[in-house]
Amino acid sequence: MAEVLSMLGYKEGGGIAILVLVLTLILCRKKQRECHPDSKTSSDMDEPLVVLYQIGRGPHAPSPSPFPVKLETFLRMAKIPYMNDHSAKFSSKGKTPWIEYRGVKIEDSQLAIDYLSRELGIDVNAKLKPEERATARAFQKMTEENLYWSMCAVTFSEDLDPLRSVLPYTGFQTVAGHKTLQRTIRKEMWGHGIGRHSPQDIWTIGKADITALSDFLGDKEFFMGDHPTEVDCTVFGMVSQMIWHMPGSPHEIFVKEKCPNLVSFCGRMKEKFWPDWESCITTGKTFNGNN
Ligand SMILES: N[C@@H](CCC(=O)N[C@@H](CS)C(=O)NCC(=O)O)C(=O)O
Repeated sequence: MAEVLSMLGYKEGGGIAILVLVLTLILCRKKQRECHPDSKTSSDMDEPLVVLYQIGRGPHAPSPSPFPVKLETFLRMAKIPYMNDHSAKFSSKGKTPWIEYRGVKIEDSQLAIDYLSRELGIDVNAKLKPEERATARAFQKMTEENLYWSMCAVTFSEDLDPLRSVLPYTGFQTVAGHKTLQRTIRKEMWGHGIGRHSPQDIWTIGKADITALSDFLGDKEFFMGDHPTEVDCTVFGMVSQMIWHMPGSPHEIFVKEKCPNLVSFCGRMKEKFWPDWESCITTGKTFNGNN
């Protein structure tokens, strides 16, 4: 081994350094998996856990991405035992988050919610009448398929510094990594159609969606009344990014200045479903995806 190492140009002690490096990588990888406290441990589980694949934690909210917050909040709302895999493996569709349950991969936050609800006989919308379900679905789709892209237009604009300040993983913390992501998202925005508008027009669209959310929520505790339902996971996932992870953006300023009910709503969701919020966010100092 020493000969091989010296042939490869390693100095004395290089073997030990490599061993330490390999062990450190293995340990870091293990740390990227975490069990939700309410979940059973693998030793006492009779039911397999849902494994939620997502990127690492964010510095101010549990993810710097809206869809993982949506899906993880749903798992908590539905009391489904799960564990996180923060190794940032993207799905075969090239997206994140996704889940694996009993060996089946479900690659989309909404498909995952629908699949688990069917498989486990859970319906967090059980109290809703068909007309209310329809309204909730319309708000979910507006939030994910329209408002989200107005956020991407800001996050992936020329100035990538705000994005850099919230993205985990040292691997992503490279100019090349950010630029690649920026190019991909911009292509998607063009395909969606929103990317063909001016920044001002995109913000007009985003502002109209935020206003609709705020107006519909009104004084209610949750979107569909006194009880949280699926649409709350979606809206919380998206608006939490505006509040905590889009520093200086028009979205953040507008929500904080003009939509106090959305800010309080996020506070309620955080309190109800994320009592461990503080331990689920990175400190901002150890920003390497292992938090
Ligand atoms: N419809 C998908 C959307 C997921 C999504 O767009 N995720 C973003 C991160 S927030 C992503 O993976 N983007 C990479 C890409 O679009 O190439 C879902 O609900 O899971």
